[in-house]
Amino acid sequence: MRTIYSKKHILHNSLTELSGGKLIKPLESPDRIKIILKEISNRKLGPISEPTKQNLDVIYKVHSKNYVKFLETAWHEWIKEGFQGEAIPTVWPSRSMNSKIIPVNIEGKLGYYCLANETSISKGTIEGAYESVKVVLTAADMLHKEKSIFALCRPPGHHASKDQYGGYCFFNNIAIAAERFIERGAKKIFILDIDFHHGNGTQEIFYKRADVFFASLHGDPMHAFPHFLGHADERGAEDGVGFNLNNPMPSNTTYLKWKKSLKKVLSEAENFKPDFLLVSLGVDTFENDPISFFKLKSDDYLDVGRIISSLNFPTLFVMEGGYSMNEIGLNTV
Ligand code: Q9C
Ligand code: ZN
Repeated sequence: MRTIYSKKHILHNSLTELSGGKLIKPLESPDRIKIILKEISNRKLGPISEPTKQNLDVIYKVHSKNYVKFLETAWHEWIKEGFQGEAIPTVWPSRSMNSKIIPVNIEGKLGYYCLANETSISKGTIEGAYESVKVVLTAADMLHKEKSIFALCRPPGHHASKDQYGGYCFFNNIAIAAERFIERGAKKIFILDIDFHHGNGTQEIFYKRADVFFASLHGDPMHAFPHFLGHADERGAEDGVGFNLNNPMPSNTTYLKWKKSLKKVLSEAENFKPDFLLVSLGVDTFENDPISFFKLKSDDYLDVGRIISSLNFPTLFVMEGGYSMNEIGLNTV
C-alpha cells in the first residue's frame, strides 16, 4: 500500500496542551508521524511519496470562508496583542450568551472558532494544517491507481467542523477528501471512523446529506471526548436521515465486542454500495493508549485490516489519533 506523507507536518509544532489544569507537551506531536513513517519503511508496506501540487479550493466545500480566514490570521493577531504564550481561548459563546456574534478581538474570535481548548495555535499551525490537506488530496487523487492508499495526515482532522477547531484538528482532512471524490464524479462515499473518539466534525459536516454516509465506533461521549456529540440516536437530519450511524461503547470494550460493532457498521456499507470507502484511522483504541478506554491489542489491528480489505471497496485510509508512542507504528502498519 502506498503512503502519502509530508515532512512539513512539523510546521505545526505547538509547545503546549491544556491538560488537567496544566500546560503539558502536546500528545499530538511530530514524533507520532516520525514513528509511523519509520515502521512503514522498516516493514516495507509500500512506496512513500510527498504530496503533489493541489488546488485547495475544495476546502471551502467543507469549511466556511470566515473560519479559514480566522485560522490564517489567528497567530499573527494573537502576537500583535502582545501575548507571550501560545493561543488558547478562555471565553466561549456559551448557552447563556449570544452565540451568533463574531467578536473582532482575537480572544473573542478564539472562543467563537474553538470547540475544545486543549489545542493550542502557534507559529506554523496553519501551514502544518494545510500540509495535512495536501496529503489527503494527493492520496485521493492517486487512489484510482491502487486498491487502497494511506494518507499519513498530521495534524488529524475528524474533530474539525465547518467552522470550529479542537481535539488536535484544524481542517477536516477526510471530509475534504470526500468532497474531492464527489468533485471528480463519485456519487456515494462511506466514511468509517474507527478512531477512539467520535468524529463530531465529520458527522456535523455531512449530517444533512444522503451522499456521504458517516459511521463511527467510539467511546461513549457521556464518558469520553468530545462529550457533546456521538450518541446512538443521532441518525442524520433532512436528506441525511438514516445516513449517520453512531456506535458508542463503554469503558474496557475488548476487540471481541468492538468487532461486532464493526461488522454491523460494515453491513451498512455493503448495503450503501459506496464508490469509495474512507477510513478515519485512529489507533487510540489501543489498550495502552494514554487518553482512551478501549482494550484493543496490536494483533487485533491486523484483523481489522483484513476485514476492511475483504469488502473490496477502493479505500482511502486517513490518519487521525493514537498516542501510545511505543506501539503507534506497529498498530498503524
Ligand atoms: N482526558 C484525536 O484523537 N482531549 N483527538 C482528551 C482526555 C482531547 C483527541 C482529554 C482528545 C482529542 C484526533
Ligand atoms: Zn482520537
